[in-house]
Amino acid sequence: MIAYVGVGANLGDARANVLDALARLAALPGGALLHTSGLYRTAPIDSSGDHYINAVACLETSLDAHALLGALQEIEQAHGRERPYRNAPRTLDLDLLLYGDEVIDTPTLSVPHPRMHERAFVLVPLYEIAPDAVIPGLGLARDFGPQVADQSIYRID
Ligand code: A4P
Ligand code: MG
Repeated sequence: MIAYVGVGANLGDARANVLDALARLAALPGGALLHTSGLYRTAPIDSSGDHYINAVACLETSLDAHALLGALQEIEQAHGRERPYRNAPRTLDLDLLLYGDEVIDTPTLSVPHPRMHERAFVLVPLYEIAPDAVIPGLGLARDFGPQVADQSIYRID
């Protein structure tokens, strides 16, 4: 299965945390890291604190979606992720954006990620590695670009 994972951080050394997360994604059992976007500096959306560093990764994985979510949460925990409140600043946040063309709606997992089409910090890195990506139920990801054009995002490397 091909999966896309959004990576974000805005506490501590956010750039280092994102790079370490990409390395850990590459090391997940039963799969491979196929593509990673560049790193982007983005303004917080519905969140507080410093700017974020964001990226998107494309994985090939044999894990089912819930097992992959568990693996992502283990990587967050390795970075000492605390959850004092929703959308709090975070050392590392990993979101499962797309899992093939599946639509999943369980108490612990919603795929596609329900807010991905509203966020430049997801869409811009996603277009970079997957210009034709489709959000199941919504259509081409790139068609949502104009709606997020006012959100500040700069590629840093
Ligand atoms: N969950 C359900 N579906 C998913 C999914 N597809 N991927 C559940 C990951 N998790 C999923 O997540 C809460 C619960 O969501 C998890 O236990 C899981 O079972 P969380 O990471 O603990 O909480 P959160 O990060 O506060 O919520 P969430 O939903 O990830 O927040 P958002 O909406 O993704 O927003 N601004 C910038 N510039 N860059 C960012 O990266 N990130 C957020 C987080 C807000 N603003 C931002 C950024
Ligand atoms: Mg999250």
